[in-house]
Amino acid sequence: MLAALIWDVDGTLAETERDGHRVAFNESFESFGLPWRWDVARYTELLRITGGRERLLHDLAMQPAAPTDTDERARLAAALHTEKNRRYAQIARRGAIPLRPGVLRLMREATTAGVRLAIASTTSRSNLEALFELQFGAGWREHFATVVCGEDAPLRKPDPQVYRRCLEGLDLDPEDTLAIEDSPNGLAAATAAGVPVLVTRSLAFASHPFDGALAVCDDLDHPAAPSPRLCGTSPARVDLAQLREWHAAWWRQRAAA
Ligand code: XBP
Ligand code: MG
Repeated sequence: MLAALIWDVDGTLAETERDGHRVAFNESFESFGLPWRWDVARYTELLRITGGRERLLHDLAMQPAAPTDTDERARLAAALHTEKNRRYAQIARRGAIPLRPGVLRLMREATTAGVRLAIASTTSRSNLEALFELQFGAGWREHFATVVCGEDAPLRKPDPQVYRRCLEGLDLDPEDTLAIEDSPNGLAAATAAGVPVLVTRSLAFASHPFDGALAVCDDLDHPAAPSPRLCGTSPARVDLAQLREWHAAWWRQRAAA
């Protein structure tokens, strides 16, 4: 039975990558006097690497102006990442990163129905706090049964660690939960932990096929296409009743296989 919705943050709750992290990285490069900037196309490629510091290290290895010494590069990446997170928090706090359509509605539906909310994100806790304080208010923490961030799960998605820790926090089996994700790495991480996934495509992954998802939508206020293995049509928007139906059918099918 569906007992919890596990939400990813970046790309799923809001377009934090394009409008938040990318902008904050570019501001940080500028403030450090570094000559390069990430445009949307380059940042979209870099999103294959999960984790801001890891993404930065990957790119620094290809930047001619970056230090050639590995330790020096790691120190630069750490300093840039700290500055990026400081600037990201400022961007989030001034409301420049709104929630995606349908997020608040589905969260409220779930809470009213006694389905718990949880977070499984690879982002730094400070980023999450800045975004959540503005979007959900000062008492945001009480709305979520468990919140797992980058600091709690150092192995980045597609590794399932963040989902496993989240399931431990919820004290639930994967069968009782459903993940909401926007990216191929997120889908892979949840799937590897045994959690079925609704994909709400973010801009960076707008044309990705997302095979293996329970259902895929462009946002929660639009219809979702269920997995070809689940029969049925989709309502005009993603609601809890529909998710419950698909979730039950998903596990019925596996039990019968
Ligand atoms: C999110 C990430 C994060 C953010 C930036 O992935 O990869 O790294 O880009 O946050 P997901 P940090 O949505 O799959 O969890 O800079 O704090 O890592
Ligand atoms: Mg994401």
